[in-house]
Amino acid sequence: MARGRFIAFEGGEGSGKSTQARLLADALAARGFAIELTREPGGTPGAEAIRGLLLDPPGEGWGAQAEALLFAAARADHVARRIRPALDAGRWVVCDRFVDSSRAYQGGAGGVGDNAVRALHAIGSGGLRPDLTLLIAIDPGLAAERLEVRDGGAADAIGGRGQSYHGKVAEAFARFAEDESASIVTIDGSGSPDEVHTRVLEALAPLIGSV
Ligand code: T5A
Repeated sequence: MARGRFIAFEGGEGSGKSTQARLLADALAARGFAIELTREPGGTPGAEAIRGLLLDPPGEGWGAQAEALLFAAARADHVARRIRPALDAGRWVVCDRFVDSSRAYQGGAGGVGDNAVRALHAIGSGGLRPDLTLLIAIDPGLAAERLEVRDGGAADAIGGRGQSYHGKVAEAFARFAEDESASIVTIDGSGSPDEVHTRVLEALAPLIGSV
């Protein structure tokens, strides 16, 4: 059986990743592909439990290294128990965030460093990379407006960090897309969900055939 394909969505909070992941999963299912739609942190019972610890941490919260290790642990479980089995069974995996989030947030903005995050990923998840990563890029003001409408100003422990932290996250994502352009494609996230979805399908055309 042919191995499935692995597609990841990346970007800042409110850029529209979850919306686009759902639209893509539906579009691929309509074309007859078997789909596994999942997210990080999370995707398995263990990783969802770690998600709770990360986004609503006990006590004074996690230091940068502990946070990076927890993301790597959640991902290791997700990869071993859900992503690899799905790919081996010929299913296409559509994942809302993956290791490039750890590289941008913990590695870049958190100061842990790209090499350290990659090393954790090598240990935890065998260095698995998506076949294609779609980086949804939007103006931070537009993302903030969307989140205000949805969440009314409430944010989790990581989303609520300051502008300087999120600016470094955005810079790191942009650098990865520039340096790794064969596997990370930037998608303009402005416009309606359907307009963005059309751009996503265009970017995926080499993998799925005509759009
Ligand atoms: N994190 C995660 C790390 O630090 N390291 C890691 O390794 C990983 C995996 C996850 C947090 O963890 C951090 C990053 C995050 O801070 P989360 O709650 O899963 O927390 O946060 P996000 O992944 O950022 O999810 P969000 O829901 O906040 O953002 P999305 O998924 O980008 O946006 P989405 O699709 O939910 O849309 C937001 C709102 O905008 C609307 C939607 O309906 C929704 O209300 N919308 C649009 N409105 C108009 N036009 C469009 N085109 C729209 N698209 C969506």
